[in-house]
Amino acid sequence: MLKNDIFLRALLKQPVEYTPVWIMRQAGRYLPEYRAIRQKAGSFMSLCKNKTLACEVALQPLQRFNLDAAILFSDILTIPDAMGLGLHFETGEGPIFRYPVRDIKAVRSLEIPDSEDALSYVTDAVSLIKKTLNGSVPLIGFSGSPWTLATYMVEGKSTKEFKLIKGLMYNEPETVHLLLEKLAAAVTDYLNAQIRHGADVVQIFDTWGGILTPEAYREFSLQYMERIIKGLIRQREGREIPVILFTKNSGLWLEAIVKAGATTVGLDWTINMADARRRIGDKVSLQGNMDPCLLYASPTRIRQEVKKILHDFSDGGKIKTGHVFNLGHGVHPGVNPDNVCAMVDAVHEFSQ
Ligand code: 1CP
Repeated sequence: MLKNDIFLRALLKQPVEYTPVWIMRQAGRYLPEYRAIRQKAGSFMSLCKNKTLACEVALQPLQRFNLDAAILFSDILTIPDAMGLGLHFETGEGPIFRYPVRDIKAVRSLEIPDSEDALSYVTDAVSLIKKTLNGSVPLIGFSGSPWTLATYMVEGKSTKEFKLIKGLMYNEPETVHLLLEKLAAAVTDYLNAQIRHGADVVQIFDTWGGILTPEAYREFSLQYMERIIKGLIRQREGREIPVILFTKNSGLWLEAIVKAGATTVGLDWTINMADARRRIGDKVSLQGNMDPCLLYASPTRIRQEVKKILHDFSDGGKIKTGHVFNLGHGVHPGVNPDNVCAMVDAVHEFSQ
């Protein structure tokens, strides 16, 4: 039994006493206690692969803030790593793949990993976090979208231009489709394994779907997320497993996104919450969407913005279910944790 299931109720549009809140990237570099464990682990991947440390880090933000959900501590790039691309993280540079995938031959030779085997360090972390939470709040499992994973696998690292992946998409769409098909199968298996091991909700991070044209977004990103959602376990022990779909920069395409079948649509800060609610709020619940840079402002300014977003989702000031408060993207490493605390407390205070 969950002691606090308000997050699940809001996702499912059941009655709530207040608006629940969690934060994308809530465990991470902005927390000094995270940086200490990260240093102890040596590298980011050894932290992810050590279930005791991964569990400790996942619980850190819950010890500091009054959050309504925990998220698995891992990364979206675990799947390409399990496919043999040789992932490592250079300090201050982000992810690097030793063996990027850039032609049909490389794509054909990729094997879909068995999550219970090659990714058992992730499912072990899920089990341990779930057990340690002891029913206090729900646990979110997650994966990257096939398109977002493909951008890293083809580019071999983070990019601002997307030169290689977009070049390949326009020149050899069949190569990219084969890659996306394999990734969709891998992600479905991976999320189902997380659900079997205790994840109460899953979120698909489509961080880079919003760099596509509207047509390419449907063909190369949304279509595969829809396929994944159809293949997910949606019930466990008599409880529904909600699915959150977050595409950054997708405000123009909300009506199309709804058709993928997710329970909840995650919004970034480039769309107004009242507009989003009016457009799709009768079909799905919404998550978001404070600009992460507001956490660089004062607690007074942060409280003002929280109030505005809550008001935008409400019925003329009366709080409604169907909204989970979050940032519009992950919390930045340079943010002061006290400001995060001000945001979380303001959400609870203003939505009672
Ligand atoms: O050195 C370090 O400590 C590494 C920093 C770090 C952390 C804390 C990375 C490297 N990943 C993570 C954890 C992580 N990543 C989580 C769990 C933590 C939590 O949410 O509490 C999650 C959900 C992710 C998801 C993730 N990783 C995304 C999708 C969400 C998003 O922010 O857009 C993406 C794109 C990644 C790739 C990645 N991993 C790490 C970095 C620095 C990056 C981004 C690189 C880039 O900007 O292209």
